[in-house]
Amino acid sequence: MRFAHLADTHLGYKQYGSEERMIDFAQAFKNAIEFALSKDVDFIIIAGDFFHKKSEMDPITLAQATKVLEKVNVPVIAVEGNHDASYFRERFTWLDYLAAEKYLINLKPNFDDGIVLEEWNGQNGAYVDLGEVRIYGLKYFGALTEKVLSDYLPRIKKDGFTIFVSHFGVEKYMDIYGCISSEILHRYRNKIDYVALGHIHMKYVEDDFIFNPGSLESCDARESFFEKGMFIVDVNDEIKYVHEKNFYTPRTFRFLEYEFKSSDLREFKEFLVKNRGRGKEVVILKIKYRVKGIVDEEKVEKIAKEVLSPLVLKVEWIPEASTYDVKISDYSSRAEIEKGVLKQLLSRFGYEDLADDVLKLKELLADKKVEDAFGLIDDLVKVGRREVKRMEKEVEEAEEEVEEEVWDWRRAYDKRSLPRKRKKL
Ligand SMILES: [Mn+2]
Repeated sequence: MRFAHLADTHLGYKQYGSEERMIDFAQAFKNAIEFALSKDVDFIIIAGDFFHKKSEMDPITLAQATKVLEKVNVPVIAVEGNHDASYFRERFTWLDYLAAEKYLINLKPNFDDGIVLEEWNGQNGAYVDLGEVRIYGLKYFGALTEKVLSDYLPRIKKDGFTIFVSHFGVEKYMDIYGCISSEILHRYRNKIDYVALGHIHMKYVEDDFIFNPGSLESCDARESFFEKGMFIVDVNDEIKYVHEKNFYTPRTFRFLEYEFKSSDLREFKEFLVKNRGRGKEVVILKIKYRVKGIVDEEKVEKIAKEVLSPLVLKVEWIPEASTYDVKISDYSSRAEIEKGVLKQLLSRFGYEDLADDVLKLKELLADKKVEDAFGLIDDLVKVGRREVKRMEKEVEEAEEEVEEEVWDWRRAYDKRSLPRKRKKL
C-alpha cells in the first residue's frame, strides 16, 4: 500500500498581489498530484489549508482545484486547516462543497454533547475505511486543539493501518498559536500508525510516527528557507517514506541589503548587477540610509526593477539609527558639535527643538544651579506629558487604521456581527 501526504497548498493565494504567485501555488499543487499519481499511490492525503482564503472564493481558484482533482482516480482525503474554515463556527466550507461534488472526502467529527466519530457516509464523517486502511480526520481547532484531542484520540478504534490526519503544529518545531506537545500524540501509538499533519510550513518527522510535509510554496518570505515537499509513503511490514521535492521548484526569493553612504546611484546599480539572479524572482531589498532623502526612492526602485527584472520587488527603507551627520569645521566648538549631535538624535523622534533646553539643563546642573534646573525640568516634563498624549493618540489612530484595513465588508451580512462604533478622531 502506498499513499501521498501533502498539506498547505494554499490555493488562491495572490501573494504580494501577484497573479503569477497565485499560479505558482496552483502549479505546485498540480505537479504534486501528478507526481503522486505517477507513483501509483492508493490514496492522497491533504492535511489542511488546501485553499488560502476561507470565504472569498474566486472562479480561478476553484478551477485550479477541481481541474486537478477531477483527474485523480484514487480517494483524496482532506481536513480543513485554519485557512479553510472558521473553527468556532459550523458552516458549509469550500471543502464541504468539494466533498459534496465527490472530489474528495472531508473528514471531521460531529459534536453532539461531546465528540462523535462517525464513519464517512458520502456526505460527512470523521473516519473512512479504504481497504486495509482506516483514516481519521480532524480539522483545525486553534487554541482548543489540546482539549479537542483529549476527547477525540481516546475514541479512535484501530482497524488495520490507522492514520490520523489533522492540521496543527507541534511545539518542538515551531511555537506558534495552537501548537501542542507531541507527547499527547505519542500516548496513542497503540491506536495510530501514522499521524499526517499540516500547518507548519516546514518538513519534520518524529519517530517515524508524526509526519509534517511542509508547504509546496513559500507563503511568507522567511519560509523560502524551509524544507518543503510531500511524503510518498510505502506501508508493508513497516513504514518507508521519501520526502519528495523534485516535482516542483518553488519560486526563488532573493534577499538583498544595500546601504546608501552617498547619493551615488551608479554604485547601487553595480551592486545590483553583481547580485542579480535569473529574473522573475521575489526580491526583498533592504536599503539602509543615514540621511533621509539622500536618494530619490522612486528612482531607486525603478533601477532595481530594470536590473533585476523581478516578479515582485519589495523595498524596505531602513534608517541607520546610530550615525550622526554633523558638519564639523575647524572652527566648530565642542558645544556646537554637542548641540548638532543632540539635535539629530532628538530629530528622530521629532523633538529637535528641545536641544537648546537639554543643553541648558546640562549647564545648570554642571554649575550646581539646582533650583533653576528643577524649573527647567518641570517645563520639559510638561512638554513630555503633552508628547506622550499625542503619541498615545497616534498609536490609537494607527490601530484603528489597521482594523479597518482587515475589515471584511462581507461580515456586514453576518447576523452575528453588529455594526461597530467608530472612535472619534
Ligand atoms: Mn498553512
